Amino acid sequence: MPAPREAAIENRLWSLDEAMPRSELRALQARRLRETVERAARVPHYRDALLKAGVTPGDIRSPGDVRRLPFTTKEDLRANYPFGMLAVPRSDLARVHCSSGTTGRPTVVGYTAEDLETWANLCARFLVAGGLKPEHMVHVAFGYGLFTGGFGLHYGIEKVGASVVPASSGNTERQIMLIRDFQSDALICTPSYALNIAEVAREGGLDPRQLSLKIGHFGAEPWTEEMRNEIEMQMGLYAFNNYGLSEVMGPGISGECFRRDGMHVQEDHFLVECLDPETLEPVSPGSNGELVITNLTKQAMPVLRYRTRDICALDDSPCACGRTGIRMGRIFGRTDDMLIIRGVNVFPSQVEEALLKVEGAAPHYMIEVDRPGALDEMTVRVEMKAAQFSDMISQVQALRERIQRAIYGITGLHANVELVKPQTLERFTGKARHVNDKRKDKRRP
Ligand code: DLL
Repeated sequence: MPAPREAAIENRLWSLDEAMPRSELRALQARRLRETVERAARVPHYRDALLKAGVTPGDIRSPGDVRRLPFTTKEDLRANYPFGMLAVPRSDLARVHCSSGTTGRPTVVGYTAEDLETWANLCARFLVAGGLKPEHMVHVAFGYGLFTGGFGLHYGIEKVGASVVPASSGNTERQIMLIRDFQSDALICTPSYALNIAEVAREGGLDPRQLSLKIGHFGAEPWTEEMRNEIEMQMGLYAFNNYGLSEVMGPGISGECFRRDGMHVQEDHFLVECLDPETLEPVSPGSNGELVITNLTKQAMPVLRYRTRDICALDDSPCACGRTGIRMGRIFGRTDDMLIIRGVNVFPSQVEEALLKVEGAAPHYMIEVDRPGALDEMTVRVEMKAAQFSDMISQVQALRERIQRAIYGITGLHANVELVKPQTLERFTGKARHVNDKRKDKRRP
């Protein structure tokens, strides 16, 4: 751990609702779930799906009744592009965002003015849980635009009363200049971009630990505990994890408190289930499964049982911070990111975890999967840290073997490891890409 600038993050609540007794929370969820089903029934897609499932709003008496509702997938949203999923007239919208993804039709998300107010409060909750104070200046390096990261966090920060530097993404040298000159206290971006900022600062002769940053709120992509340690070591700040997805709201679905032992789900606004992605039955408590989310308060475009494809585990044990919302663990991977290599399931996050355990490996890597003959092959290209970089064959060989052993230890697979010079792999300003599956191209006619 670095020597953080603040001895500890104070334990403060933005809203007392975060500490609502669970019995009260369950009753509120039941009422809000019934209201949500009433609203959703105004959408032709849900009217049909509810009819098919034989459920009416009056059948919803407890949060557990969510299991009677139909699922929603990204394909459903795409099929109703652009505004077919709205539960309000288009004229009631105050803003529109779209999900990330560069191919095909985007999935469109609508918000009423009330939804925007709720969203800002939900972001304020996790920002405060992770140490944000009204006197702070916050540098937002998420893209501003259709992506929910920039605007979502922006209004949350304003709610808290802190000042926002809406830097948006790109032009890293300029971002560093602004953080340095404005003496910003908090940084908001993807975890991979935080590392990018640290690296570019060092290249420019500035030790990122000398910046005034005290806290970082990172999210929008999977990252590991090893990556958190790396960011904290390089930047000298406390790093917090927060989660969300545009189809359900954007950032603000869950976030960490000062204990940083899982992200508290804002259960008064989102009903979460953790299901086996094959059987769609609940997994046993504490096991990994697909996160399925139902909106409880969204007006413009409520989604019922949205299949996020994100794999994580839920923890309902009490938290010392006093918040009563259950905690979700790190996103282990997405069902559509899972690689099947020689029949073994591998998530990119497992490779990241393995290589960041090895001294000398930098947190920049690319996994390439191919099938040159009959069998799959995984090649992991890893950058060496500048301090460890050496032209000596024996040292490079030893480092490569240590990484291979670490990957084998976690995934059970033999990977070809290619060590590359510092700063040769691509850097990202938004969500990082770590996988190139060449087998997919070969499958195409
Ligand atoms: O990434 C919303 C967001 C913005 C969250 C800023 C946090 C901060 P989408 O572009 O729709 O929305 O992408 C959602 O990103 O299904 C996860 O796979 C992934 N994701 C988001 N947060 C995390 C996280 C935003 N903390 C998709 N850890 C989700 C791991 C995350 N993956």
